[in-house]
Amino acid sequence: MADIIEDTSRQIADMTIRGAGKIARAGASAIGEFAGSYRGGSLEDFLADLKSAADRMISSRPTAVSLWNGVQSAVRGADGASSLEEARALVESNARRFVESSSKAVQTIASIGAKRIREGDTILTHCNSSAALGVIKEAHRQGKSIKVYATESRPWRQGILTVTDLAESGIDVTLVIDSAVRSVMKRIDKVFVGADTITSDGVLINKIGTSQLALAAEERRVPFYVCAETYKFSPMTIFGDMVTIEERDISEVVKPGEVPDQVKVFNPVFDSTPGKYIDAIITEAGMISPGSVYDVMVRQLGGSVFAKE
Ligand code: RI2
Repeated sequence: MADIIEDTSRQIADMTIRGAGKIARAGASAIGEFAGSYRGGSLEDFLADLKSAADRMISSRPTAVSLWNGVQSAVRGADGASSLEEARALVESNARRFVESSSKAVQTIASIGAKRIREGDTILTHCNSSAALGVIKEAHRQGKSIKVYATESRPWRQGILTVTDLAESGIDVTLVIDSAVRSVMKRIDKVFVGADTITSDGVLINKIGTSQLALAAEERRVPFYVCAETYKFSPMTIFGDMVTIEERDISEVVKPGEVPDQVKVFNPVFDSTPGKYIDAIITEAGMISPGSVYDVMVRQLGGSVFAKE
């Protein structure tokens, strides 16, 4: 397997590259680079190697469908090319287009989402979502005076990245441990989180603990917004496929020898939040209700969504 594919998949798997949007862009770019530097013989060889590269990339993290969508966008149409050169050029330009459009989507979400934030709002966010942080930072950039509470997000503590980013942007930010969520909800006006995957019926799959934010928000009638580019919508869920919830190594939770050997440690890194707890999903195509995900998906993908093998 080409170095670019091996290196990028490893960095995605070990979370050197993380965040659903970033892994999608990294995966698509790696496939584009692979195509650009391909020095094989025939078109058939290229298509077979491209398929292996795409499979390897997609398998590096199982939950975020953004990675699948990014890689699929990069390889789309290659099998219809009439020469090796045409196929390589197509994959390279597909990858470039995906990276550009996905970055643009994050900016569009920021400007749409910022409209939901009012002067004086206190916001709660979870983990480290560039889409959610884009919204919060855009509201601040527009001059709205806001406060943010950010969860630590054990075990990886992505909350440290979040509070650092917000503090460096000049935003009043407070770090809380994950179990403080229900307790701080009385201070919160709105919740903004990101997404790893959204199913066709509007279920959010996001960092473990998201569903407890949603429950606590529901209890206090605090609006709960999900910031998600539409490539986080999962076409497979239309057909009833379940989203695989990634479980990571126990070393992320306990140090060696910290607990007796017979203790089992369960480390799921995502959870699901039913659409009934979500007030709106902010996408680059506009703000939609969880119940509209299917329609948006079908509109965007057209007939191709039903071409699943
Ligand atoms: P953006 C992250 O997953 C978090 O769950 C975050 O909410 C989500 O990706 C979306 O992030 P991880 O890679 O695409 O930290 O909004 O496991 O940046």
